[in-house]
Amino acid sequence: MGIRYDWQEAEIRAIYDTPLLELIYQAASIHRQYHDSTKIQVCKLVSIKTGACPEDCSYCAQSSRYKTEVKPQSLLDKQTVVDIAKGAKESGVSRVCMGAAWREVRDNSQFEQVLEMVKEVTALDLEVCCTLGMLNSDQAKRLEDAGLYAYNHNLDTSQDYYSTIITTRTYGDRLKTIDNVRQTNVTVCSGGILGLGETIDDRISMLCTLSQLKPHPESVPINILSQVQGTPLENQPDVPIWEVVRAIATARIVMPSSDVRLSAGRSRLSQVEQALCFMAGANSIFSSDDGKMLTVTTPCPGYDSDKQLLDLLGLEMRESRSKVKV
Ligand code: SAM
Ligand code: DTB
Ligand code: SF4
Repeated sequence: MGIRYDWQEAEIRAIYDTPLLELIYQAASIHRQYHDSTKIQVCKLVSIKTGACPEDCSYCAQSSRYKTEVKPQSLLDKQTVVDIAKGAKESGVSRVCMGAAWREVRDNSQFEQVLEMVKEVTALDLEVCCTLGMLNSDQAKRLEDAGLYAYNHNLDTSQDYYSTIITTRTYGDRLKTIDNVRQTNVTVCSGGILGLGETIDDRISMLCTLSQLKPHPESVPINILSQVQGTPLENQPDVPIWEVVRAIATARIVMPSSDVRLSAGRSRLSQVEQALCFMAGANSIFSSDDGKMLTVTTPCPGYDSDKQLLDLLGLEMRESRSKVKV
């Protein structure tokens, strides 16, 4: 079976509801047709601008509307970011994702500085991803010209559930930015979060929307909600691991050539649980030397413990696919 762009919700729901071991087997088989299953890509997040975000995403530690532990920080300077990226590369990281707590990119000197960061980190032969909020088509083009490899912009949940989680922008706004990126050579990274209080049908609907994008996002992060104190979702129950595995396997089956990233929330999973996620088709993780994803509220496993885990499972770190222009 080739890659399809006409998945329907009922078909995706049937996949998600397949008896668990059969579902994992099917996902693992498809994974092996499209990817080297001995490889995992290790990514590093860098929060280049932290907190004080005007958006009201109910899960997020960086929204100015909620009182969280996060201390706002203005844009980091380029050398700091380059040094973090160099250190990450030495630890086997092949993708660096620079995140800014902005509603949208503005055409100002801060954007110029980000473009310079993209150029310098790309020159290290790393896949560089940015997640800066909404972009217009001209800004997407400028990121492309700077050599950007990927742009992250998550759908987060279903269209129906979106307004329960975020009121300051619409699903349509999200899809528009993704389309602006798609008009360039920059690859698309878009996925969502499990555990926002959504139904299984919401998860299916989100996966269906992603799977109908043509081409599929090259990268699909599956985040597990990290409950952040002070946010409206602080008391959400943990998502059962079985739901995580089902969501990963379903994403793998409907978007077989995409990288499926086991993103936020991994630090609360045991090694065995993570191994199940890899079996189900996850082929990337975020790892760090500072214990955090973007902010202190969201823990991230360390390089050393992740190396140990990959060694234990006989997995290797995948190299960068970026092609540095000489
Ligand atoms: N401001 C930009 C935006 O919203 O696109 C980029 C940064 S934002 C932190 C990137 C993604 O991280 C969100 O879309 C969401 O999927 C994920 N995320 C943020 N906080 C999270 C949390 N507490 N738990 C799990 N995922 C989270
Ligand atoms: C994505 O889907 N997950 C990463 C990355 N894209 C930017 C972020 C995970 C959550 C970080 C939230 C925090 O650290 O506060
Ligand atoms: Fe701002 Fe992004 Fe957090 Fe939403 S997810 S509050 S846009 S940093």
